[in-house]
Amino acid sequence: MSASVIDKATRLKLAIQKSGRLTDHSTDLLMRCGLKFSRGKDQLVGFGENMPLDLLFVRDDDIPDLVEEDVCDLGLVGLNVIEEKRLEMAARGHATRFEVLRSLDFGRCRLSIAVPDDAAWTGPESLRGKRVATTYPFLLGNYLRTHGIDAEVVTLSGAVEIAPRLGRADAICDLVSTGSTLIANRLREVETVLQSNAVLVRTPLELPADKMAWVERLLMRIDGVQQVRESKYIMLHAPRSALPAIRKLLPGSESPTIIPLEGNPDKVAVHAVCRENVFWETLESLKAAGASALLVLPVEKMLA
Ligand code: PRT
Ligand code: ZN
Repeated sequence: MSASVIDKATRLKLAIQKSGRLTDHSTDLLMRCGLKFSRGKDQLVGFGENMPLDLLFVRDDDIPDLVEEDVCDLGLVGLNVIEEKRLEMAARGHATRFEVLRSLDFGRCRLSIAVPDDAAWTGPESLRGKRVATTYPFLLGNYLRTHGIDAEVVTLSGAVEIAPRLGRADAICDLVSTGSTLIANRLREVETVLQSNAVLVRTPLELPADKMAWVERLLMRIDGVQQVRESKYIMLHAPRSALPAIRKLLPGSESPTIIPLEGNPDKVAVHAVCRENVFWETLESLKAAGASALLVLPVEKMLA
């Protein structure tokens, strides 16, 4: 094994999903943060070539334990997995101590209750005395307790959506993103138990100063990457008199740069970073307000 993996004192270790919905987004985020890495022969480790940071590719369910037990300093995983682990540990009388450092803009989904299309639903009380299938027994148990509902939690390891058709459950509690799996299985989403997305978590243990400095740098870069994803740089010409109306129309921009135009005292150039996507409708409104020569450019990097 390479020295970089063993060198636990100075190199950060970050656990990410080996193969699944979060894998490409996770590696893409890290590469946008400037990380170059090479995969080891076993494909389990990614060696950071330009940062003291190595990746461990594992099943997402293993990430909370790896971070909690300080095998890895950081982990990138769904909030659903983290919250389920937190409740599971609490049920065993242990408090989890990992800290969520950042909420990330991918892996969005919700843990929801769904019932067969033709089943009646008047609220959580409709679950009273019913069997609810899930792979998230602790989050579901917590939801039922919060609503004072006595229902049977049927814990499955997968294929939750077919449980009602097989007669194994009356309702399900599962992750939903587009909702098409529910529709295909003639189920109806009725309640959200948890909104989720990927999060970056860290070990509860104090990190040495040089490692912590790299965590801080990584966080700053992640913030930069997340900020620019939707950001656009917009340039336009406008009559001075139209400036108040135009500033109102620029989505999510703070203070635009106003530049006088040579030989045209009544007109200015406006440059602004818009922290929201700029849609055609916005451009049309800007034009109607008097703007011309409109140009919208993607933003590559940003550091506040
Ligand atoms: O092998 P490993 O254990 O690592 O992976 P896994 O199979 O447990 O997880 P994976 O890759 O399916 O999901 C990883 C994480 O992605 C989850 O923990 C969530 O945080 C997030 N995520 C986002 C989702 C979904 N969206 C999602 N739609 N995870 C699962 N689904 C499944 C859901 O369970 C259901 O079967 O997709 C189906 C519903 O999708 P829609 O689009 O039809 O609603
Ligand atoms: Zn998993």
